[in-house]
Order: sequence, then structure tokens, then C-alpha cells
Amino acid sequence: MRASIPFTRRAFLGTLTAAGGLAVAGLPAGPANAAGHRDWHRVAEDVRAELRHAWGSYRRYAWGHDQLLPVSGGHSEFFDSAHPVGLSIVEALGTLYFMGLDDELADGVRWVRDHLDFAGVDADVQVFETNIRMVGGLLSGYLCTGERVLLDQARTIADILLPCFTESPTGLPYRRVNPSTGDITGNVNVLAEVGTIIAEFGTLSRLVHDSRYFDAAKKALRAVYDRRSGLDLVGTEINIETGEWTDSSARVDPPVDSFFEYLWDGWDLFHDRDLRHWYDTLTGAVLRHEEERLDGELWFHRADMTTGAALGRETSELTSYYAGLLGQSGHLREGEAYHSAWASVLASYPLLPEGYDYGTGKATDPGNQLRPEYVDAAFNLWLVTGKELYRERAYDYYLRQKRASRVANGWTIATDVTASPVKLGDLTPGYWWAEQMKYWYLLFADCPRFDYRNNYLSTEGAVLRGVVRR
Ligand code: DMJ
Repeated sequence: MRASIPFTRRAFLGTLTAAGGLAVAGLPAGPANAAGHRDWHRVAEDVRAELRHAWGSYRRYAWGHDQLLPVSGGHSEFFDSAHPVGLSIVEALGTLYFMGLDDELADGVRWVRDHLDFAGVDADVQVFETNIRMVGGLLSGYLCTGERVLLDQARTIADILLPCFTESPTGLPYRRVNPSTGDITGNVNVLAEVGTIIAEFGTLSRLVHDSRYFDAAKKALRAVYDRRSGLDLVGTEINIETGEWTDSSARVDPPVDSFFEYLWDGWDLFHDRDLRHWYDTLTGAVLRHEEERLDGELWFHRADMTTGAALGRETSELTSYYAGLLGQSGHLREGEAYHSAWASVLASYPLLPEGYDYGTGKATDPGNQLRPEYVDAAFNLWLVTGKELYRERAYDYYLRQKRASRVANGWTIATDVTASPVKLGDLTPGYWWAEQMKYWYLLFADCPRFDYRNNYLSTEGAVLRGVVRR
């Protein structure tokens, strides 16, 4: 039974036209151009030049620090303000490889070899962020270069995280660990952080021939699945010691989002039939109880996991990734429709806002953290369908983001996309190096170092299958 929500949709009148004539110096205009006339190699070169330029700024102002502040020409740390771990370097490794920026890649590997000391971090770090960014980035770097130090560092960091799983009475991981002291904290955790582990831990298990990492990650996923409701819905937040739900609203939005992604990915990467079954069961329930058609657009609302009652239409830009996951996992009609719904938001705003209410058509959080999800989904839908539409959408978003976010030293976040001109902040997040710059490049470049037919990219854009060494 499909739930319905008693809200009315506001008139959806954009202040911008959807696809008209966006242009950036030296590049052809956006999707208003006829597809087929696009010089994709020229576009790919532009993406590569932008990344290389930002890398130069990172080298100059932030080398070895976690993140570049491209407006002020400074740096910030992601995990521990007193102990940088070169996060942007680790996240960039795979992207540098695919772009053929081999000197920059060699510099990055050298930095990891000479300086990376994650065990020296003296702060409570999230298991999830540490895994997807550091373990994933290092594993991908290893697969791209064969440099053993990258694999060894990935394992060292995974060993710091592993007790969060093995010391839990339920198998659901504690949320945080202090790498210096080994102290574990956070007995309430959210599904994305419980469940976005198996791609990296499973790959590590395979590479080092030690199943403990895969087993711990799978046990955490099983512990969630076993606590699903009679409707086959799962909640948002759970006490990892008692196994009780502390937030029983079901959603595909964060902080659940990539929990679903990694059920599918665990099947895709390791052909584990349990994971496939769990993904199919839970996704069937999402489509039954959370999918909603509104003015011809497909969206997903929150629902009570026990009753299925609809709870609200506020969503997050991060959820746009789900269009690609649906497309990859056999729900192509829904995936394409969902991506179109997000594309329609660009009739109202130059960039996707962080928060959006699809009932009112208004931004609920006007920022834009330079996020990759809309392009991630376009990339995945393009890989699945080969439709030029998705390259065009990704290209349109490239032009929009470049026009709004490019500053002298690279690309930065925005604090308000509802203002004209867009108001900017001062940060290049680590995922910018790992995600959308890679998706854009691979979409446009026909890259000989990437296997377009058989590949796997993690939630953070780490390529864990499909690296061609040449
Ligand atoms: C990335 O760190 C990952 O994609 C994560 O799963 C959620 N989104 C951020 C970037 O927006």
C-alpha cells in the first residue's frame, strides 16, 4: 500500500530557466546545445585543468593538511585540529591516476609514505568517515599504483576501527574511536554510519587474505536487517548495545542514505547472496511505503517504520545519489524518474541547495557544500543506460558549479544558492577530490585507465574495481 501525505504542493515557478545557455569561458554552452556537437574531450581537458590548478593551490597553501581553504589561502583539519593526515591527498590519489597526473600522484604517494600517521590522531573520529575517506582512498590508491605502503596504511587504519565492531554486543559498531588512546565512544549510531563499511573492509579482506574485516562489516548489516519492522522498513538511529531503535522513522535520506548503497555494493563486489536478498527486501519496502508521485515527479518521503504512516517531504541533496543506485539495482524506471525530479529543482536554483522540501518547492537549507551526489547519479545512470541525457545533465551541472564556485585558488562551497550572486564560503571538501571531479572526467574523457564495462566506485568515489594499470 502506498502512503499518501496530506500536503499541497506550491506553484513551482522557477526564477531561472532550466537548461538555457549557461556558459563558461572557453567551453560550449550547456544542454541548450544539440547533443552530438559537444567536444567531450575538450570538456574533459577543462575538468582536468581545474583539478590540476586546485592541486597547485593545495600544494602552495595547504600541503599535508586535510583541506584547502581556497578563498583565504589557508587550510583546515578534518579529524584533529592538531594532527593533519593529508586527507585531500588521500582522497585525490585515484582521481590523479585516472587523469594521468602522474607527477602529482607520485608526490601524493611520497607524502603518505613519509608523513601519514593516523594513529597519532588524538580526537574521537567517526568510524564511517575514516573508513570511506581514508581506508577507501588508500585502497583505491593502492589498486591504481601497486604501492604497498598504501595498502599497509589502509590496514593500519582499519585495525584502529575494528574494535568498534568486535567489542559491540550486537555487532552494530560504536560510532567513534580515538586512534591515539583506543577509547571507543558513541553507543547510539545512525544507519549510514553502521552500514557503509563493507566495500572497503571487504576489499581489504580480499587483498590481505584476512576475513575479519568483511565479517565485521557484514555482521553489522545483518544486525540492522534482523531488526526490520513487519513492513520490512528500517529506522534511522539505533542503540548499538541494546539493539533498540532510538529513531524509528524510515527514510532514504541521510543519515541512512548509503546504508542501502552498501547492501547492493556488497553484492556487486563480493557476490554475497545474503546482501542481495537484504537489499531486495528492504528496497521493495522503500518503494512500497516511501515513494510518492507529486505533479508527475517521483520523490521519497519519510515514514514510520512500524505503521508506514507518512512523516514529511523535506529531503536532502545527498539523497539524489539514490537515483543512480536504483538504476544500478534493477529499478531503472524509478531511478530515471527520480533523477528527473532533481533536475527540475535546477529550474529554481543555480545549484542544488543542501535541504529541499519537495512539497513546497523551497530550499530548507540554502547552502551547497560542493556536493557530488547529483553528478554521481548521472554518472551511474549513464553507465547503465548509455543515454547522452545523463552526460548532458552532468555537464550542465559542471558549468553551473564552475560558474558559481570557482575562485582564484580552486573551487569552494556556497553558503546561499538562493542569493544572486550565490554567496560563497571558504572550503574545498576532501570529497571534491575523490568524487565529482572524477565522475566528470570519466564521463567525458573516454579514459583508457578505467574499465567502463566492469567497475565499482564506493560511496566516496574510490574505484575498487575497474582500474586498468597502464
Ligand atoms: C561523501 O562523503 C560520501 O558520498 C558520503 O556517503 C555522503 N556524501 C558525502 C559528500 O556529500
